[in-house]
Amino acid sequence: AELEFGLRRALKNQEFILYYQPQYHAEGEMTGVEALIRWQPPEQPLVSPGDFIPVAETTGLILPLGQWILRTACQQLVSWSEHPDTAHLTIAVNISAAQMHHNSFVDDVLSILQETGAPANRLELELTESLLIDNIEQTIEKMLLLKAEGIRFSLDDFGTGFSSLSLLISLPLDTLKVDQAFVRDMHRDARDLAVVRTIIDLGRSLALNVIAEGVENLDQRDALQRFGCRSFQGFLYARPMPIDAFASHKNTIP
Ligand code: G
Ligand code: G
Ligand code: MN
Ligand code: NA
Repeated sequence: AELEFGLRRALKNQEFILYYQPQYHAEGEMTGVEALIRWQPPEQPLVSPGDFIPVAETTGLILPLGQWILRTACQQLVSWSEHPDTAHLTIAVNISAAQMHHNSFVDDVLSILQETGAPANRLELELTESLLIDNIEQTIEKMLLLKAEGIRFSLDDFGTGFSSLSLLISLPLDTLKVDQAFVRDMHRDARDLAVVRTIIDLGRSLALNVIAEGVENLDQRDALQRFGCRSFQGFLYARPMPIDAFASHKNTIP
């Protein structure tokens, strides 16, 4: 309850910040970022989303918070589109189940796009497998409405849920994100390595982009690349960072 009060105040007082973690293509260029929210309470350390997103979800605060996240990301896209160096960058935004399943989700996204003037084709929405368990038909309908505007969809943390392959092929997805736990353990456990290869092959067979998350070292990146993965995100490249750090972030490719 104390956390709920803090979150309400935080929304009112604009205590949230978006961090951005770059994503890279195999050829080395930055293609976009994932937006990752942080909470900066006055005079206190940053709070990570794992500690407050669950509370925001159970209290319904995820709805206004989710709108703030989308609006902020869209404003950033507009600002990037004004400079040739950044005009191509995409932003991926994590979407909670409670947000996606809300009646007004499609209308909310469309009004934020209209209000900000953001290019829809550079906005990507990240869904998780667990979000897709309920109301699948409705969810697909919403995805199709948003895709008609140019928005792209990725399946986050792929491989950690229990969704079936028949569900996977029924979804209008653009990208599969290989969960970072598999990448972390791929050189420690042959089973994780097998899962990583299988996800990359599956994505390629289904003509989806595949991005590996949590890439921390060159051994992982080189193996992923050998398996056919073309996009990477992780500490090897860059940590999530606030926008001013992003602006001065040198495009140094490992
Ligand atoms: O950035 P970090 O590793 O601390 O994120 C922890 C978790 O919080 C991740 O599962 C991530 O998907 C989730 N998360 C981060 N930012 C957002 C956000 O803007 N919205 C939602 N719904 N989840 C987020
Ligand atoms: O659930 P989701 O995939 O959205 O979570 C993304 C989270 O993973 C981010 O909060 C980010 O801080 C974290 N992350 C990103 N890259 C790495 C990495 O290379 N190693 C580890 N351990 N965590 C990472
Ligand atoms: Mn994510
Ligand atoms: Na993920």
